[in-house]
Amino acid sequence: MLRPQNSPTRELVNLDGLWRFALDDDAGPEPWTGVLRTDLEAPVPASYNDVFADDAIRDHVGWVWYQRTVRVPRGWAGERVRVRIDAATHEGRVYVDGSLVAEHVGGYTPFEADVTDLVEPGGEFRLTIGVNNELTPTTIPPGFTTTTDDGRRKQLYRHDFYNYAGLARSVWLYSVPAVSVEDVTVVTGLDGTTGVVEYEVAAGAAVRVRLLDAEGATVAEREGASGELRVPDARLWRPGAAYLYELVAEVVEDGSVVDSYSLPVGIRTVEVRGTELLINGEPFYFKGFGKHEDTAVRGKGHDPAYMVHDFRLMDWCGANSFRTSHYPYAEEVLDYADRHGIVVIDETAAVGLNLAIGGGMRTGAVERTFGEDGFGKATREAHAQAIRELIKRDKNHPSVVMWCITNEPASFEDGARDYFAPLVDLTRELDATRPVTYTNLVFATFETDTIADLFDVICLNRYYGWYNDTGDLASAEAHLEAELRGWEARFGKPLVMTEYGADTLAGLHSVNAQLWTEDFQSALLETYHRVFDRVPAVIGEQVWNFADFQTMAGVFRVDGNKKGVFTRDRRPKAAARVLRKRWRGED
Ligand code: BDP
Repeated sequence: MLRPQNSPTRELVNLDGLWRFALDDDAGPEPWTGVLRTDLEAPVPASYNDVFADDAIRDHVGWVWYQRTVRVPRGWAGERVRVRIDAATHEGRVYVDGSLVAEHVGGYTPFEADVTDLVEPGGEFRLTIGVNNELTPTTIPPGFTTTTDDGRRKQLYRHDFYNYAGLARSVWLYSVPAVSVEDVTVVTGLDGTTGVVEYEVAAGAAVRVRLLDAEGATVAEREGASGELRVPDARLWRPGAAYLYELVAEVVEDGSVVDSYSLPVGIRTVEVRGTELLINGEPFYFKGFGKHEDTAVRGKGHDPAYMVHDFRLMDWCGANSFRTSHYPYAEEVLDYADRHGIVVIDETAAVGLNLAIGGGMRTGAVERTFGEDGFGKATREAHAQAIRELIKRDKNHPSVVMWCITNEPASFEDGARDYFAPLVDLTRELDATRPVTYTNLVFATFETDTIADLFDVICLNRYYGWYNDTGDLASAEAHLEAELRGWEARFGKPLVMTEYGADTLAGLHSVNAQLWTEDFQSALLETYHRVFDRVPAVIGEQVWNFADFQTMAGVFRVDGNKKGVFTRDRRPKAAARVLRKRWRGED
């Protein structure tokens, strides 16, 4: 799905700012039919939960309403007009004046509506967006709702991050010509030193494409909706040294260009061979973090200042990669990664498909996760849709080197293989060029896991020294090594440690590395690093987590998860310097 953009034939209006806002109960029936009567104004983009200092809003379950007035630029006569919502978490309904124009389920991927017939160039319309935060057994991520004795509805879920909701990313109004570029797909390859860009453009008329280098010089061009562009002596997109070409796709009618769309293109290859992952034929070692979109007040609201700061802090540590745990991130984040050569493991929001885990706490209880009593066909269809939408949105990003289709499912249980095999097939059908992975939870060992062989790379989340062998790093070291060697021997596939870490209270120290101290977090990371360096199949380490983040309330969480190497306001704990030393060789 193409991101809206300004181009010689397209215009884009950003609709961010303060919108009228009300909870469903306060909004009156059919709130889209008139002006929303409310004193509340909600910032967009931002999750609404922490903005208002009101428990009724923070803990609300169900619909909320956002509304604003929008003016259509008067020069848009004859153009198609679309509204695009970058994310409505988890379900969105969009109304233009009294008419429903779009509905979408899935909180972290965009959707849009063509509103041409309902609006007038130069005129105004009322844009109302309903957003529902409810998670059910058939949403991705799943969750469920209970009712308290006094009649309040409560949201429960098995993932360890707060269920922030609302319009956390931008909303846009944009114009496209009547005949336009509807989609572009590029796949890049290498033939010796020649870069090969296979492209496919979906458009209603004749297409021509040009590939420009970073200076704007045309290096290849061609006519036709699909084909191959060849770039002799291509400059490659490399981790840490991004180079981007620009593909300009033009739709031509009666000899004139009626639409033009540009896409950054990084020429690079990704391939798994034996226990290695190769980028441009060279083994790549992941150094970085599992992250969250999470900051104070904004919740999951996209914020360019935090985004740039986070990237700079990752760079300060020497990180070359991160995982979009546990959902697709704002597209601005991937664009930045494309421009700066940061490698991304791109994950769906399929987290919590595991009835043996309570939020933030391991119960280990064996329940039946998959099948009609747990997560069955309907969940799998929602999961398939989440994969389709992720790939549709992110397929052209050179930074994305791997799809992660789920986090910590109950892959040791009966039913897991039947559930996942079709989803792995679907992912490969949609994109034959990128490896597919999942992150494995410790309950599914190399002996009991039933799905690892379906994937190209095995990602492991491990908490030896924390949840297991608590505080005992000598045992943790031995158990971790034995386990990694077991995975290596049984599967012979690359292993990435996508989570390892310890909850750490910034400022707490002790000479003997007690739990929760900065000293313990540093010692735990160093323990893991020694092991990684001894096991050849390990091709990466991503610490859990980049920064402290908010979770649902629980006895295992003190104002959220404290496994950050940085605090929630991005101050380094001692472990940040351990990483900087290891990854950058600098103090
Ligand atoms: C893993 C989850 C992650 C949690 C982490 C933890 O993938 O979301 O935050 O454990 O417990 O199981 O800190």
